[in-house]
Amino acid sequence: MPDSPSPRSDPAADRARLVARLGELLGPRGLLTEPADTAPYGEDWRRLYCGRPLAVARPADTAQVAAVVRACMAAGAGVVPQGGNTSMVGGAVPAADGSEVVLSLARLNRVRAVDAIDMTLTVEAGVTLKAAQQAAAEADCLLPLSVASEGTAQIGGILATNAGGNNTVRYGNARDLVLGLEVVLPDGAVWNGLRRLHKDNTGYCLRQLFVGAEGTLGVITAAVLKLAPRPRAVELAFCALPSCAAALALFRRLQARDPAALQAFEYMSGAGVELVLRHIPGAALPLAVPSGHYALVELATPRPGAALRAALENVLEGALADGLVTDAVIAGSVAQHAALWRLREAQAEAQKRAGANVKNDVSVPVSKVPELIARASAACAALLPGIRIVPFGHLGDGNIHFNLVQPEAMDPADFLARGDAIMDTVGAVVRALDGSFSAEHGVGRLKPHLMPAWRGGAELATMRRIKAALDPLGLMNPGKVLP
Ligand code: 2HG
Ligand code: ZN
Repeated sequence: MPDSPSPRSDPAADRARLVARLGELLGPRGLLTEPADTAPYGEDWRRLYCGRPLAVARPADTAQVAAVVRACMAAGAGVVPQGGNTSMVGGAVPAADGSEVVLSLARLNRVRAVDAIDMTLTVEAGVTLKAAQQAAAEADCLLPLSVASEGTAQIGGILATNAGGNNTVRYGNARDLVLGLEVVLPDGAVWNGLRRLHKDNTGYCLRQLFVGAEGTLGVITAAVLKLAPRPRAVELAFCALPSCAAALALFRRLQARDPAALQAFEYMSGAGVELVLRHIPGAALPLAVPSGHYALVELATPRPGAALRAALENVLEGALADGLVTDAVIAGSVAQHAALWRLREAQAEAQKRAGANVKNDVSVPVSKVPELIARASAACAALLPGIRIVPFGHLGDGNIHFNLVQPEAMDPADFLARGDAIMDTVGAVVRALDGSFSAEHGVGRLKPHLMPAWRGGAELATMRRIKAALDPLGLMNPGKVLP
């Protein structure tokens, strides 16, 4: 059957023809059509959306991805690229009307090359971030990107959303690690830009157009990522602090001491840590007395013989003496290192178990983080008494997850009905502090309506022109990013 437009008069017949065509292209292993099989691809991690895929295409290679995109375009069907489906903003869910094809990249899961001289890793989109980290480690290198969902999140989605995570303070976001990309464009053409060059000024930087576009301009199928030297020493401290301002002061001291060694600086509210202790089996507070504020500090260096431990102890002793830190523990074993990180990484899961959540993935200049937390906390408490205010996140790069959990006794649906009012309340503080309403999770399906107010005028108009030029039919991840 040719890839030609079919008559539009009977959508059901068009869809059936498309599904049959996809079956021919992909074979039985490559296409899911039974509702029981496709349902998990329709729902997001937060369970905010319940989409219904027309079918789930599971191509095995880039040529098959291109064929799927061509077939969908010819049939006028939307294509929703999906990796590990860990989006916090519904960025990979299809529409509820059964008209869109989910394009799973899970079977493109090969590590194509690791080069310890060029310090590059070439991986396909469906490789999980954790597997990519392991491939780098086997070559004695570091893939310096780490996010809480790294066991499930896949490289394609990580790049499509320009994920940030815990190491942005030192290595930047996903886009800072991309040297090359392979992309299937909306017309089905394959752009092979898998170059490994650090200098390559040859016109517009196309790869950066696709990073962060959330699958609305094309499908990332493979990437060349920049590696870093593997750290020889790592030290981790979990600190109790009297305030968020004290956390910022501690951050500045660590930066002043050795900025090249600071690999992560994460903030947690006392209320957020309490939720982890209550809802995550095995979690335990490593300090004698609970606090209202905590910081997790990781130092790492590839330099042999660097006295990291002594440097960390020295900074912490000074901070204790000056009242910036009230207590602290330094991980003494691999197991304790993992347990301390778990208190931070399990924040999202614990909040989910505690009830309905409203998330605000926001960023402000680093210096404004304490003001953000103080002002947004006061505003939310005034808006809804009993609301549980559980901010945490990447203080070192200014990205705070200003999350709210429903009051204990409230009906979850009633709380979620207040979601827009809560987001507007936090948003007003973020705007006053020159921040962004979307730091690292992206815009997805949750936030396009906010784009005109935050990115209107020439910025949004230019984005629309780019979208129209690359995807004139508007079928690449419909309903995401652009209002
Ligand atoms: C994290 O930093 C993730 O753990 C999830 O970005 C944040 O749950 C969230 O809002
Ligand atoms: Zn985060």
